[in-house]
Amino acid sequence: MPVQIDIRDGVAVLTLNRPPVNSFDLALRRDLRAAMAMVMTRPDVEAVVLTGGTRHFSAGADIEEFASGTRGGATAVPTLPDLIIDLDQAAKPVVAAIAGTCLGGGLEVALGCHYRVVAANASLGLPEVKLGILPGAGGTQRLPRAIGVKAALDMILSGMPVNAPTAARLGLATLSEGDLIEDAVAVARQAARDGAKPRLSLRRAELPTDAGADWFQRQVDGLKRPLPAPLACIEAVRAAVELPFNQGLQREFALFRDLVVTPESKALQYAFFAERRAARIEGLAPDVQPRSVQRVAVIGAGTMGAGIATVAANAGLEVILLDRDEASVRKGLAGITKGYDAALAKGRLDEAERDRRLGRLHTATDLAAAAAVDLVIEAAFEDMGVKQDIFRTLDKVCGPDTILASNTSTLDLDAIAAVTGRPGQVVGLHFFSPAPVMRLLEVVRGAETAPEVLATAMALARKLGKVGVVAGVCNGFIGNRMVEEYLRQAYFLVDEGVLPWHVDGALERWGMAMGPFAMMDLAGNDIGRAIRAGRQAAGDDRPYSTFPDKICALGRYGQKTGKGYYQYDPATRARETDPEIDALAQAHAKEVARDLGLPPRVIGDEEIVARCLLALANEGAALLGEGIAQRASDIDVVYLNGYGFPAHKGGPMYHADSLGLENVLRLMEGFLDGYQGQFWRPAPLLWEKASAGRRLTA
Ligand code: TC6
Repeated sequence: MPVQIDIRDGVAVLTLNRPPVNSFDLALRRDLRAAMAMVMTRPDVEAVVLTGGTRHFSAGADIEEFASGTRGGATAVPTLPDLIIDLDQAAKPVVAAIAGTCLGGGLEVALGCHYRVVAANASLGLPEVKLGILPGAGGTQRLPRAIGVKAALDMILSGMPVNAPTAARLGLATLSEGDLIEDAVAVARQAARDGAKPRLSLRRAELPTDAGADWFQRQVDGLKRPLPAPLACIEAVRAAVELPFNQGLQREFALFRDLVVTPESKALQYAFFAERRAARIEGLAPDVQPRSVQRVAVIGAGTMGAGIATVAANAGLEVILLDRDEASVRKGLAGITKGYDAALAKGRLDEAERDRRLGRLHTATDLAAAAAVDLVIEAAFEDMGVKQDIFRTLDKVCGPDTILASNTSTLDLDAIAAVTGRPGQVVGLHFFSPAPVMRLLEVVRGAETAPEVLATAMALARKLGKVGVVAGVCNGFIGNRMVEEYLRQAYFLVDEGVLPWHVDGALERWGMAMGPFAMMDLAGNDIGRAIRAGRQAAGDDRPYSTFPDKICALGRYGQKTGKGYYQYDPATRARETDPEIDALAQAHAKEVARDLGLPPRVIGDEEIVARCLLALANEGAALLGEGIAQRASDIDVVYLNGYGFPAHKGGPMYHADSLGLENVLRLMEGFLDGYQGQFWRPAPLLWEKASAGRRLTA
């Protein structure tokens, strides 16, 4: 049964039971309504406790159901708002006993109850804005009444959950000191004795008098991006202050219904499920189980190695950080300690936790120290010879079950695996920099990687708090192989006379977190040059602009040298355009025009965006056709989590689908006759899907 009923001495304990996360679909809504009606009429029940077990009170409305509109979507009766009104109006006191996640509609249900008691592991939030919608089941009306308008809007606009102590401090719930259900039953009994049923719907939502008449307008002005969902969230909370409760509810639900169908919301809902789909490994037999990973060794104590070691220690793993000499490992460890101390100073970590994490970190200078670990992550210099030497040694010193992983970003994993006697135990773990911050982890499946090893690597990604995406072996895997084509177009645009800051500006206005030139300044222009040199050495002789090499020749490697395509304030790292770069770009474009006889032409934002983004989608379709990516949505997950692609646009493949593949082909055909047009031949899969009237992400 979706709702279990247990009567305990006058108190009915209703337990939501819809695995895995108690999301509210129509069946659960109906069942809870029926259960409530039943316990309200039973004379032996004086109060109700509503709970969801130990891990998930509820993850909210069933996203699949309301996104697809199946079974009437969010409007099928009883709607979630109807159900919550039942709770609010119940004749007997209702207490929410909350353990684990209590999100979205789950928190709205809890807000409809008369009391909320939380376990220490509770996490309460309204993340709807991240799905491009608003809390449409009373959340924007009840939360401001529960914790104040400012704190409520903060939670609603950030979508970030609060933990149990914070919920208690905000006045959202009472913290359970012992057994959650026993505590909630005690609160319910007391409320029944007192005849108390405090209803948030009867409270007023008021702004503090010092907020100022234009407070809501200032919230609108302060938005990073005026997307429909945050704008509607502000409007709904304003309704909570300005309208009677029932009218506010109606306004909120009307806004919710408008938002659910916006392109932004569709893209965000797609991204939510894309991320979960990425965790599934195609063709894996159901009986393949990941191995347990408790101890890891990280080879290389540079920025990347130290970052990976931090991530592993944060996740509770025992870590051995290895490098060739004492000075290197000491430097690596000092960097990690400094990072923890900074987190401590910002209040993100307490001293005990910092010490626990540091206690998990050990150092060594001999690879033999990795003998007994479950998994080794090699993050040494990006050179085939160096990596092969390390893998040869690891193969000798490590136990037969140790998994050997490489963090290579471009090298052939199969050639690394081939020097070992255990190619089945070799896998790629491509972290993105800075490793503790970036969510993406490309899990590279070599030709021989055993299914169990791949499953272990994906499980490890989850344990490390990363989004793992399976990729096949090729130069650059998914993300960097595609970004090469994106950058190629960005540089070609400079060849044609567009200034770097204009290219960046066009893409940033469109929604990218950072334009390609700013991105390369962050990654290091010398790194880009080394990657290009590596490709050329491997026989890639396709045309490339000479502009980035000219910039490198000036030692302008980017942020780390204070100058690249921009100049950077040494204190704040704020970027500024640099007249020297404009002059260099103009001179470069003149040279290209003269050498190739290019006619002058003006290139606007629309063409900049189309060329850069379609280059991504076309290369994405190529590697999908080659089987490097498992599915188009995995490619989108890579771009959303590793390259600053705006989530409300869904990712490069979803974006191409949104344009319509026929339109994409038409645009590409237009570019075929232009400068370096040979790059606009559509990938076979793109052609196939467009011709069949299908989508890449279907
Ligand atoms: C809302 O409430 C609006 C209300 C207004 C109405 C008028 N629906 O993430 P996991 C699935 S909007 C449907 O791997 P975790 C998920 O797809 C909602 N399905 O687990 C996956 O399925 P799979 C506001 C859902 O432990 C499985 O559950 N709420 C939902 O790492 C396990 O998920 C949110 O935005 C759902 N609501 O994390 C919360 N939630 O196994 C969204 C999950 O077939 N959910 N599934 O792939 C989350 O943030 C996380 O899932 C979690 C659990 C923290 C609850």
